[in-house]
Amino acid sequence: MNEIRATYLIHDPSHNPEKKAEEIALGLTVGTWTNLPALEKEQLKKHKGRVLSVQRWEQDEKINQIFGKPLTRAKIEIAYPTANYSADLPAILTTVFGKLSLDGEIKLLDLDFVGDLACHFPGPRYGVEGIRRLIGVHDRPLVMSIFKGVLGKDLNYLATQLKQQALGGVDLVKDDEILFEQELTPFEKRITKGKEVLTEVYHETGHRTLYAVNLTGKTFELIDKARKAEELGADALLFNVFSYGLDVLQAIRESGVQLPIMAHPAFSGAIASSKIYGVSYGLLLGKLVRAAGADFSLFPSPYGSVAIPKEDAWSIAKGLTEKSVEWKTAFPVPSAGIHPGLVPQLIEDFGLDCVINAGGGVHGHPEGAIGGGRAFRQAVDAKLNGTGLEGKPELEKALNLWGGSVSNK
Ligand code: 1AE
Repeated sequence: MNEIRATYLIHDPSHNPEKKAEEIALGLTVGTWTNLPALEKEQLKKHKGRVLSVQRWEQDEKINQIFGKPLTRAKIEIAYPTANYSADLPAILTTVFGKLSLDGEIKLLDLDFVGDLACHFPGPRYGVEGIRRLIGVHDRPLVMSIFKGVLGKDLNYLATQLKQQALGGVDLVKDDEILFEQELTPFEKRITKGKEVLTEVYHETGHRTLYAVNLTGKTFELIDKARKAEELGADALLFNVFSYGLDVLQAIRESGVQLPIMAHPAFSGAIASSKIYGVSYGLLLGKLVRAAGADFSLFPSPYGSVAIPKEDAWSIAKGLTEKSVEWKTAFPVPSAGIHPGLVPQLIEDFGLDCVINAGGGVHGHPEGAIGGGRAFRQAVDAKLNGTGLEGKPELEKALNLWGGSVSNK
C-alpha cells in the first residue's frame, strides 16, 4: 500500500477528537461522504482519507490558561492515499497540512512515507559516510566554524579569517547565513579565494578544510549559480532552505550538481517553534530536510544561546539518522552559542556522527580563531580519549573563559 500517514497534535475545544479526526480525513480528501449515492461513494473510496488512530493526551494546564478554556489534547493519525497527490513535497504538504494548518490549534508532528513513495525523494547525495570519506575523518565528530563579522569587509579580510579558522584544525568552515552577494565579496570570488587559501593551508599543514559557500539569490538563478560553484571548485553549498522551500532544496539536489548540501535552519522557527501550531522540528529539520537531499542539517542545540528543547533537538537528529532503505543518513549539526565546554555534552547527546559547529565560540577565543579551532579539536579528543587538559592549552583557556570541563560527568 502506498500512502502518507500524517500524525498531528490537536487541542480540541469541543472535546471530541475522534470526530475532529474524521472531519480532517474527509475534509482533506473527498469532502463530504455520507450523503453521496452508492456509486459515487465507490468511486471516491480510493481517495478517501482514513483515521488510523486517536490517542487522547492529558490536558495541559498552562495551555488551558492561555486559551482561557479547557482543551482536549489528542494525537491523531490519518492516512492519505497516493491517488490524491503527485509525489512531490508541495503536493504532499498541501494535502496533509494545507488549509488545515490555518484551521485552529493543530500541529503536524510527523509524516510516514509508506510503500514506494519515499523513492521519489532523493535523500542526501553523500550522507554521513560519504562526507566522512570526502573529509577523511571516520572516528570522531566533525568540527565546523563559521565566518563572523564579515559584512562590508573585503576579500582579504575573509581570506585571513578563513586561514585562521583552517589553521585551527576545523574540518569545515561555512559562510554566515546572512552573507549574501556583497560588492566586495561576491559568490564566485569567495569560492576561488577560499580555494586558494585552503590549498595553501593544506600544503603548509597537511590538514584539509572544506568551505561551504552560501548559495543565495533569486530562486530561478540558484541552479545556474550552483553549477558555477561546482565549476569553480567549491567544496560544498550552504542553503537557507526555509526562506526558499524544501522543494527548492530538492531541485538543487537533483540538478546534477555534485556538491554536498548544508541546510541552514533560518526561518524555520517561524514554522516549528510553537507547541500548538506549525510543523514539528523533528519533521521539518530532520526527516524532510533529509528526504529533500541535504547532507547536513543545522539546528539550535538544547544548551547554547538560541536553544530548543532537548526532545526537539533529539527528534531532529533521529529524523536525520534513523535507518531508512531509501535515504542515506545526514549529519546533525547542533549549533548556536556552542563553545568548547559544551563538547562533552554534545557528544553524549548526539554521538560521534554529528558536526560540532561554532562561530562566536571559535572567534571569541583569547587566541583568536586558530586558538578557538584548536580548543574544539582538543575538547573532542579529551572526551573521546578520556584525557585531561595536559597538552591542551587552548582548551584550558576556553574552559576558563566559558566554563565547562573535559568531561560532562
Ligand atoms: C542554528 C544556526 C547557527 C548559526 O548559523 C550560527 O551562525 C551560529 O553562530 P554562533 O556559534 O552562535 O556564533
